[in-house]
Amino acid sequence: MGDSNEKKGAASELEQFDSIFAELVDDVINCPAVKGTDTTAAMKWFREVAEYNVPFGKKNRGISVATSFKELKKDCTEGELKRARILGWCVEWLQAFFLVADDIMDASITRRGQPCWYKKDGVGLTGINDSFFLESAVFQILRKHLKDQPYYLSVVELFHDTIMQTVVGQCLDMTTAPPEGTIDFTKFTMETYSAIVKWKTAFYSFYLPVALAMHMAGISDEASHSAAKTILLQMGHFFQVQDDYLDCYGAPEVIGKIGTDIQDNKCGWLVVQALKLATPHQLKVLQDNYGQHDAEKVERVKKLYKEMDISRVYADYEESSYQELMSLINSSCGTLPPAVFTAFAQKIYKRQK
Ligand code: DMA
Ligand code: MG
Ligand code: MG
Ligand code: MG
Repeated sequence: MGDSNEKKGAASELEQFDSIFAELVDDVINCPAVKGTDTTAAMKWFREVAEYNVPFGKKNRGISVATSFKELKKDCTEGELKRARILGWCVEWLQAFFLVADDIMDASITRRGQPCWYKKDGVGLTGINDSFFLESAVFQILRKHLKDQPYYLSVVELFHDTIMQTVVGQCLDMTTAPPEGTIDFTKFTMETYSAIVKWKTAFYSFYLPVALAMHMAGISDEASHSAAKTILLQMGHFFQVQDDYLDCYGAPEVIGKIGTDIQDNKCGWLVVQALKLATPHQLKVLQDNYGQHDAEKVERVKKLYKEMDISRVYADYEESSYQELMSLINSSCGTLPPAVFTAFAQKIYKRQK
């Protein structure tokens, strides 16, 4: 298949995917659990929460449910495809839930090219409750649309496990970053880093979408899920390394967000690499400047990364990890079609946002 055909195919999947969002918002706003005239003000608020926070991402995760399902079940029906897209949207609502809370925790400024939700006038810490709303919405959508499907329970349990896993990851991420002004690089190792990103990113961003498609296609055995997980967790690790790279080197107008990892004292990929390579003098520069909300100090850290050519280290890693990922797909996909994984990898490799 030619490139233009693939692009056309991808675009139309995105259009189909986008076309059902409004219906899902209506379902959540009208869900039976909170029906009544005395909830009108809250439901009006939540419609805005959903419309502001859910639909403006790249939607790679959501779309991957449908594209993976089509790979797993070549002769699928329109009804099945719609259900796959609904599950894809559930991943996007889940992601919105994590991001609204993540931006509060990381003191971020912008997200997807607009102010972070909590930064908007009249929102502030109400954003915490709004993130809980987005989480609850996932289960209302699942019940409304998938209650009678044989995979309903597996899918609900998978969402519950994924939330637990991501919450654990966010805890590792937050507790590894010492409070502002404290310097403690002793835990900033590759081992710590791998644990943080596996739990906070890889499960929900990579294993979840494919696992949902597998359950829909009737593939629920432990061996297949474990094979998929091995590949997808490695892909997720690679993706978060890119996210950390873009936090420092991405253009805000392209990535839609302003980086905060240096000032937030995060155990990110760049600082872990810098610590591995640093001379005693460079270590001192990091100790004096990392983890502080001070633009000059942030610039000093970026200058140090430049002196140390950390972006070269990244480019080498990106290349070698892609090769490793491709060989892992070949060796570990078992009875699953490799295209499920290679298609997902194509979407993220060398991404600019
Ligand atoms: C994101 O990590 C993880 C979750 C669960 C949202 P991050 O803070 O690096 O993400 P971002 O760079 O998008 O704020
Ligand atoms: Mg963040
Ligand atoms: Mg974060
Ligand atoms: Mg980040």
